[in-house]
Amino acid sequence: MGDQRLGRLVRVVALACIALLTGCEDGGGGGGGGGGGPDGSCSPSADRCPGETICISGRCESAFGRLYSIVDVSVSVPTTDGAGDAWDAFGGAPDLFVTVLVNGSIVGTSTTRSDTFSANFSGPYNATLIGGSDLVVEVWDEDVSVNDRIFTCSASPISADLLRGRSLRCNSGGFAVSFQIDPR
Ligand SMILES: [Ca+2]
Ligand SMILES: [Ca+2]
Repeated sequence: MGDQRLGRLVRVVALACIALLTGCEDGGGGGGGGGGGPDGSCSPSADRCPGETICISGRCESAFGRLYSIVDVSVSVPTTDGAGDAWDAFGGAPDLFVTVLVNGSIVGTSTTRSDTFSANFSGPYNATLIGGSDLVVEVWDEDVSVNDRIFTCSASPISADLLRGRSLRCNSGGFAVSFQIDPR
């Protein structure tokens, strides 16, 4: 089951090639039928709901056509950009903020944390997800003139399996972003 989980790579779009991994255990192999509990109940922390469903209040409910909250967006970036240059003039650290997009439209933008290589944005950033929705979190460096997009973490499309994991993570070459995503 561990191998299965490691193999659960999802197609990802990124400036600097980012791998998106689920942080979740799935039921493995799709057995289990209902929620997996002895009385048909389910657990959000070990969500084995089948198909396009997710465990909400002890029941497997439709995962799509539903509002989700993205919280605890944790970001870290290398000390230099892809070209080996400082993010800001005179060796300055970047001024980080994130945007959340669904199907290319911004649904949330964080405040900016100045002069730092890592930051946490508590959110919540709310997004209604339907089947086939593309969910993207972009990490930006706010600049005086034109902001620089540092990297992109993308689930294209977001799957019920990813949503059941409640957390997503992109990680590559010193760039990292992770966040929780919970059904409302
Ligand atoms: Ca900059
Ligand atoms: Ca700066």
